Amino acid sequence: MHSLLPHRCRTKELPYLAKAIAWCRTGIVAVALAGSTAYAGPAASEPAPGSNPIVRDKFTADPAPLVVGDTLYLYTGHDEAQRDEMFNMREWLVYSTTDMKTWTDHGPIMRVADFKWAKQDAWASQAIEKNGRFWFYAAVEHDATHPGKAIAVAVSDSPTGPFVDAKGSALIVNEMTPKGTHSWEDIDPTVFTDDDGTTWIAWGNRQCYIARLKPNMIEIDGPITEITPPNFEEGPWLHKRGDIYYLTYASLDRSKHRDEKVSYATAPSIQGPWTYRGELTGSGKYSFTIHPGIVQFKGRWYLFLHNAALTIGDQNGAIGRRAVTVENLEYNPDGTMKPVVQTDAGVSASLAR
Ligand code: FUB
Repeated sequence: MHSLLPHRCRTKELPYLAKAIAWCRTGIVAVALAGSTAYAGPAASEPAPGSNPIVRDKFTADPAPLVVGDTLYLYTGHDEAQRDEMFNMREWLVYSTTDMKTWTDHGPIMRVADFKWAKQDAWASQAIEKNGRFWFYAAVEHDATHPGKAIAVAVSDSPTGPFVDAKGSALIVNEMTPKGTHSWEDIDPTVFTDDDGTTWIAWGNRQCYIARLKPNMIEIDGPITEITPPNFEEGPWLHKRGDIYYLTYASLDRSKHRDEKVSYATAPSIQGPWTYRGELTGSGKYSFTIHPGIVQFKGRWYLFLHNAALTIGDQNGAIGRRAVTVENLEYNPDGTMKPVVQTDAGVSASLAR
């Protein structure tokens, strides 16, 4: 089944099953009717397991996958923009799967208000496991004591939270990147632990930066280095496969395109030098933004993205009403990534094989 039960619907009792299902179906949800003799398989209109978008009862954005044991956790922002509002993002959500077909909604793991020094904007995030704890890095708008955006860090003993502010202040503020041209350049953290155990953080909008984290995970260690690749817009994602390091990001060639695509660079070391490898995807359907998140899970590689093609009730997709998707990611023998075409079928076809 393609099932994604909203958090509030996940109850073992469900005494009024039919009513609950009707209520849970805000546009999507195929529910496994365990024990029901009436159920004869998915209706023709129901999407196949693994189809896009993954979440259909909420607008979600900025996907960040994390594998823990046999489970893939997916952290997202929650898009709640109304009418023509650009963004309205107040909390982060987490979903999990063990098979890439059935997703469990764990509800919000944190709200931007949980960072007392932050004003608004639960923007892009990524969680990472280190020394048995889960560290959550996220972009937010700082209060008036620092201009523009900042990067927060929170911690939990579980991938599904609750997460708490780990520092009581921002990890990265605007003044730490003085070369930047605008107040929202310090967004979209990506975190990566290298083979020597050092964890690195990269982030940025228009400018892309990288720095080491101290073992305590809540302080920058040493210099901040600019590594901006061609057409870099935002949403960097660091990963490694074999001996190759990848920096994948939302790119925008403003002279040619209106909407972001995904591009990437590779390097022989986390410290570069980075070589531009071109575009990995086109734009997300109806979406100005796109946001890559890459992970290997149970032997396959996946590229998470978002588009704005989901409609919920009378609300169409929009810049601030996006939907997270996932596609298979494949590599060429030389380590370059094969271009990814965004589909409605998502990973459903390959999972069926
Ligand atoms: O979701 C808010 C912002 O839009 C993110 O931080 C960017 O990556 C873009 O997706």
